[in-house]
Amino acid sequence: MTRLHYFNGRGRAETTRWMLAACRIGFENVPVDTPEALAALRAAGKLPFDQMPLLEIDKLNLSQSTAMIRYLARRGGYYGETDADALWCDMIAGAVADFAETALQAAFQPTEDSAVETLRARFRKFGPRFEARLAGNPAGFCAGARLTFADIVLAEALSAYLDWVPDILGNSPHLATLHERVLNEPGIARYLQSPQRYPMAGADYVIDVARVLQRALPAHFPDPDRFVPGQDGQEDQISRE
Ligand SMILES: N[C@@H](CCC(=O)N[C@@H](CS)C(=O)NCC(=O)O)C(=O)O
Repeated sequence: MTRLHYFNGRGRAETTRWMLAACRIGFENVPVDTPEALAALRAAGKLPFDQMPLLEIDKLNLSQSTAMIRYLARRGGYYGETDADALWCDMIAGAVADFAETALQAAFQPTEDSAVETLRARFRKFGPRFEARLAGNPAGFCAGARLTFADIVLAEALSAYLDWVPDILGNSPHLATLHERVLNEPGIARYLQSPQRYPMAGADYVIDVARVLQRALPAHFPDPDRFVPGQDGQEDQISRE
């Protein structure tokens, strides 16, 4: 059985879930919701960098979400048809990782307004570049004539932006079309309707992350050091996961 170990939420595991869905690989979300559960994974030697997510698949322990999506892309035929396509997939997926980081951090911002403003600014930087890339391909995909993992991670990131800023694709028709196409990919559509799809991250998720990692909460939370062992937690404050 394919098992994905992570916090109780989307976070850095979500691109892997979309790829598993596109590849029609059934999987179990294994919530790591206590410091002890994380310590047990580390002690078992399954986390080469001590970090989650962990994907157990094909008798392998995969670390690093970027490696997971590429492993699944190769397995599912989502890495383009030529070397040039594959190169574009990698370049776009790299840019998407930079773009998506802002959405990953949104729930950690002090206010909804500041999260939305940060997302709008990030979209102004990357959105037109992604839009131009799609506009330049008559097939409307990031690379080549078929869906690739670059399209899937881009659509996942756009979904996260849309959760916060529903009008963000108003002037980006090619991105809006790609987003719809990926959402309608049957495996992904089924996943998004399933109980395996976690809700958008809110304060509960931020608290969960701090509790499991035993780190300080962002400073705007009451008692931000509540999960920090001892009194020297200031240096450990998470502004990010
Ligand atoms: N580049 C890694 C980042 C992984 C990462 O930062 N994981 C966090 C949770 S979201 C973690 O395990 N932090 C604990 C640590 O770094 O010790 C990926 O995308 O998988």
